[in-house]
Amino acid sequence: MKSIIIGTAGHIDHGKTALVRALTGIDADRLPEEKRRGITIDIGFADLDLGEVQVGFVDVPGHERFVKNMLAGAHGIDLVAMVIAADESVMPQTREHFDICRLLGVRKGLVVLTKKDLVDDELLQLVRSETEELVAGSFLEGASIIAVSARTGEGIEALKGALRATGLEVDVRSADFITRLPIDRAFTMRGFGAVVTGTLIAGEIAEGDELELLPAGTRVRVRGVQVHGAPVARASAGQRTAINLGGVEAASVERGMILAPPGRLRPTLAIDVLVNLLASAPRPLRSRQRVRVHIGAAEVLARVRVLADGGEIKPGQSGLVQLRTETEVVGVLGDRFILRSYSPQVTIGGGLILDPFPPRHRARDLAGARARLETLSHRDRAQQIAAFVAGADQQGLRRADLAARTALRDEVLEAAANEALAGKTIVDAEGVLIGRERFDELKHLVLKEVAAHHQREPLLRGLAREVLRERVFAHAPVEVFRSVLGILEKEELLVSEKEVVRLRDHTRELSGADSNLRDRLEKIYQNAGLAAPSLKEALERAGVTALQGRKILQLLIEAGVLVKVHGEMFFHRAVLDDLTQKVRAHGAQHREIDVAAFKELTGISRKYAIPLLEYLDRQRITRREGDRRIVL
Ligand SMILES: Nc1nc2c(ncn2[C@@H]2O[C@H](COP(=O)(O)OP(=O)(O)OP(=O)(O)O)[C@@H](O)[C@H]2O)c(=O)[nH]1
Ligand SMILES: [Mg+2]
Repeated sequence: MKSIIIGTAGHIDHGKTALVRALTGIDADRLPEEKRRGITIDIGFADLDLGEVQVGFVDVPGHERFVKNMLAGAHGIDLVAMVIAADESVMPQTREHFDICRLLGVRKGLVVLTKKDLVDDELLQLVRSETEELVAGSFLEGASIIAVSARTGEGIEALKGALRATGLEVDVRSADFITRLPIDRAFTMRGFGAVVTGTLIAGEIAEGDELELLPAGTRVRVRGVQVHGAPVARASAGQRTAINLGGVEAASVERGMILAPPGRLRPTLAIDVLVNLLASAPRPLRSRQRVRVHIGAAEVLARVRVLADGGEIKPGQSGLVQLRTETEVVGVLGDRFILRSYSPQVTIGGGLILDPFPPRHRARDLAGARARLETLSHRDRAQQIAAFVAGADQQGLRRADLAARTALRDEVLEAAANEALAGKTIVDAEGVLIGRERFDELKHLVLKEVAAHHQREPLLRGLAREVLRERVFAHAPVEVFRSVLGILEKEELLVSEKEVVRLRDHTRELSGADSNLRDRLEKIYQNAGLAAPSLKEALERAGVTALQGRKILQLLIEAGVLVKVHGEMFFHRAVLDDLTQKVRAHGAQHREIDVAAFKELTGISRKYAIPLLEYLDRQRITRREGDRRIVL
C-alpha cells in the first residue's frame, strides 16, 4: 500500500474545503474563526482510503493574506489538486498557488473544476480552455481536468478514480535520506503533553525513537505516533503524522521547526541557492534586498547577495544567490524553497538549496564559487561530494559535515564518498576528506619548507614537526597534517622522526673545518673523563663560537658520542660506560653504594657525583633508597 500526500491549491472560495469534505466526509476547517467566516485560515487535514493508495489531504487557504500558511503545508505534497471554480475561472491565487507548486517541484497533479452545478456547458468549456492555457508547458500539461459539484456529488467518484490513478504514478519517496519531519503544528493534549504534526518527508518515526528538535537542538523522545488519527507503531515517508513528544514543552515547539535523528542536521544562517524569479516578479532580485524565505514549514527573513554574473536576477530568469537568514534555519542540498517579497507580501520566486554551509565567497573568486555551485546543482552525488569538499579548502570535511549538508543516510553517503574517492579528485586524510589539489599542494609545501630548513641549517637533523605544522598546516586539521607526512614517508621523500622531520636524502656532511672541530670537541670531553668541563669551557678550549659549537655539539649528542647528564653537563659516552662498569663491580661486592663510596670510587667532587648518580638511577643501574643506592 502506498501513502501519498495530496494538497489542494487555488483561489479563495473556489471550493477546496468543500471538495475535501465531499471526498472524505471530513471538514478540514477546524478553527472556530474559520467556521464563523466561512473561509480557511490555516492548513487543515483529512484522509481517504483509495484502496491501493492511502491519501493524506492538506487543505490550504486561498486567501492572499494566508499564502504564508499555505506554504507550511504545500512543501511536502506529492500531488496537487488544483481547484478552479467553474463560475470564476482562473484568479490571482490560482496563479500564485500554481507558481508555488511549480517552484516547489511538485511533479504530479490534476485540475478540479468545482461548482459545476452553477454553470452551463458552454461556460465550463471556456474555463477548461483557460485552464489548459494556464498549465501549458508545466507539470500539469495533459493532466486530467475533472469537473465536479460538491453540492450534488456529480463527478466525485470519477475524481476519486483519477486521484487513485495519479497517486499510483507518484514516485515512491527515496529511501536514501535520514528521517525528517518539518513541523506544521504544535499543541498540548491533555494527559499527553506536547504533540506535533507534519508531513514525514523522509525516513521513519517509531515509538521510542530519540530525535532532535531543530534548530533549537533539543533532544526529544517519541512517546507515540499517529497516522490519520489512529495510533501506529511506526510512520513512514509520505504520511501525515502526529507525534507525541517527551522531553519538551509544547510551548517551546513551533511551526517551522524540524525533527530529525540526533546530531545529523545543523542549523545555518547562510545558504547558497539557485533562484528562479517568476516572470511576474515586480522587479529584479538584487543584493541587499530583504526577502521572506519559506523552507519546509519554516519562514525566515533573509538578505540577498547575488552571486550570478551581472549582479541581479531578472524576472523570468534564474541565477545563483546567497541568502543570509536573520534567524537559524535548517535545510539541505536539494531542498526547495519559496521566496516572497518583504512588503507587499507576494511570491516572487523560489528555488533549490545548493550549499547550506557556504564558504566565504571573496569577490575575486566568485567564478570559482559559481562553478562549484553549478556542480552541486547536478544530481551526481559523487561530484556533489567532491564539490562540497573542494569548497572546504584545506579544512576538508568529515563524514558528519557531509551528512549535515545532504541528509543522506550513512551507507548512501559512504557509497557516494567512495565513488568520489575513486575518481581521485578528493583524498581521505585519516577521515577528513580534502580536495586532491589542496592535498598535493600541502605535500609540495612540506617538501619546500623542509628543504629550505636544511639549506639554512645543514648541520641540524631536520625541522621540528610542530614548527612545520604551524607554518604549513595553520588552516588544516591535524588528520591532514599526519596524512600528508605519512604519504611523503611512504613515497620515501621524507623521514619523520619523533619530533623532527627531514628530507630522506638529507645527510649532514661536515666540511673539513667542521669535522676538525668535531674531533677537537670530542677529544676535550674524552680527556676530561668524569671531570667534564662546562659547555662554555669546552667551546672556549676548542676555540669556536657558541653558535657554531652548539651545532657540532648537537651532532655529537645525536650520534650518541656525548651524553647530556644534567643541564649543560655533558660526558663522553666511553667515560660513562667505564663508570657504569666500575659501579657494577662495586655492586657485585657491596650490593649498594652511597655518595661517599661513590666519590671514593670515582675520585670526583660532589658537584659531579650527585648528577652522575641521578643519571645512573635513570639508566636503572642504581636505585635510590633513602641515602643509599642499591646497585641493580
Ligand atoms: N454551488 C456550489 N457551491 C459550492 C461548491 N463547492 C463549494 N461551494 C461553496 O463555495 C463556498 C466556498 O467553499 P470553500 O470550500 O469554503 O472554498 P475554499 O476554496 O475552501 O475557500 P478558502 O479555503 O477560504 O480559500 C462555500 O459557500 C461552499 O458551499 C459546489 O460544488 N457547488
Ligand atoms: Mg477552504
